[in-house]
Amino acid sequence: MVTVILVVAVALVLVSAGVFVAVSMLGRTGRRGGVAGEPSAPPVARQPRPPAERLPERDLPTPSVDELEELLRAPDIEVAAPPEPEVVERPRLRDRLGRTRSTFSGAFGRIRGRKIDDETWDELEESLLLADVGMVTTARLLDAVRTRAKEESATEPDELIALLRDEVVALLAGDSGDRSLRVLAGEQNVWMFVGVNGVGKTTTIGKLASQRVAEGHRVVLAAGDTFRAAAADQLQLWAERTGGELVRGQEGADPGSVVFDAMAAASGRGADLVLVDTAGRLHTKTNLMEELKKLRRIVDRTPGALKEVLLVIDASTGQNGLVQAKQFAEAVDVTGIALTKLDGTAKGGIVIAIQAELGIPVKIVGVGEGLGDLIEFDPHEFAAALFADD
Ligand SMILES: Nc1nc2c(ncn2[C@@H]2O[C@H](COP(=O)(O)OP(=O)(O)OP(=O)(O)O)[C@@H](O)[C@H]2O)c(=O)[nH]1
Ligand SMILES: [Mg+2]
Repeated sequence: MVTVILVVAVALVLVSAGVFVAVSMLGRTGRRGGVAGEPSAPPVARQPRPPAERLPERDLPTPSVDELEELLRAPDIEVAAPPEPEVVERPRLRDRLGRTRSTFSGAFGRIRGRKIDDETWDELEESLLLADVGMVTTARLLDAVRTRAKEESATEPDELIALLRDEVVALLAGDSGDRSLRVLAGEQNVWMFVGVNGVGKTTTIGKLASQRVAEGHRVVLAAGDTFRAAAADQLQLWAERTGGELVRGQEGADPGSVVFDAMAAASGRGADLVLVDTAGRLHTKTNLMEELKKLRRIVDRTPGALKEVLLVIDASTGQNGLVQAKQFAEAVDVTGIALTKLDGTAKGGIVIAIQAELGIPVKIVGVGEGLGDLIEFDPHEFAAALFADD
C-alpha cells in the first residue's frame, strides 16, 4: 500500500513539473523583452521579410584584367588638386585712363565741326597742359603739329588731331631704350624699387611678383624698408598672396644687411629674381639719398646682378614727378620708370613729359590697386587710348 502511494506521489510530482515547464516557456515567448511583473506588451506582428533585391546578372559587368590592375594601382587616398593661382586678366589701358582721356575728348569735341583758328590751337594747348604734359613738351608737340599742318595743307580739325596723335607716338616711341624689364636666364637678377613716400613701390613689387611667379620664376621679396615693421608686414602679405619668398630684418635694421641676406637666400634657394623694396624718401633729403646709393653698392658687389633700378612715380603728382625723377636718377642711375595710379588721375600726360624731358623709359604702368593692375607700357596703346573717340 505504501509502495502504491509512493508511486502515485512521484507520478503527480512529475506531471506538475512538466506542466510548470510548459507554462513558463509559453510565458517567455509571449513577453519577450518585458520586465517581470509588468503587463506584457502586445506581440508585434512580424512582417514577412521581402526577398533581397538582386540586380539582374547582366547588370554586373565583370571587370577586365586591365580594369582590375588599374583599380589596384589607384591610390585609395584622394589627392586634392593644388589651389589655383589667382587668375588675373590684363586690364585695358583704354578702360583705365578715364579722366585723362576725358580731358582730351572734351577738347576734341569742342574743336570739331569748326574751322581751324586760334581758338582751335588754344583748345589743344589747354588740353595738353591740363593733362600735365607740361609747358616745354606741349610747346614742342604743337610746334611739330603746326609745321606738318602747313606742309600738308590741313584744313580740318580732325586732321590736326591725327597729326597730334602721330607726334605723341613719335615722342613716346623715340629712342629712349628698351622697355622690357631685364632678366637673364641662369643669373641672379635684382630689381630695386625707389621713390618718394606712398607712390606705390610695395604694391608694384607685389604685382610684379605675381606676374613673374606665374611665368615660372622663383622670386624673393627683400624687405629693404626697415623704417617701419608694418612695411615688411605689407610685403609679407604680398609674398603670401603671390607665392614669392620674403626676406626681412628687424625694425630699424640696416637695409643693406637685408638686401645682402636676400641675395644670399636667393642663391641658396635657386631663386632667380630678387625684388628689393626700399623705404619711401624725399628726393631732397641728402642723407636718405646717400643711403640709397649705399644700398645700390651692396647689390653691385655681385657684378651684373643689378638689372633694374625702377623709379616709382605717382602719376597724380604730375609735374612734380619730373623733379623727383631728376634727383633719383642722379643718385642711383635709374633704368626705368614705373608710373602708378594712372587710373585715378587726369594728369596721365605726365608720361609724355617724362619721356620727352628725361629720356628715361616708362616701362610699366599701374592702373589700379589689384594684383593684375600693372601693364607693360606700350606707346602705341597709350596714344590709341588717349585719342580714342568713344
Ligand atoms: N589706384 C591705384 N592705387 C595704387 C596703385 N599703386 C599703388 N596704389 C595705392 O597706393 C597706396 C600706397 O601704395 P604703397 O605700395 O604702399 O606705396 P609705397 O611707395 O610702398 O609707400 P611707402 O612704403 O610708404 O613709401 C596704396 O593704397 C596702394 O593700393 C595704382 O596703380 N592705382
Ligand atoms: Mg612701401
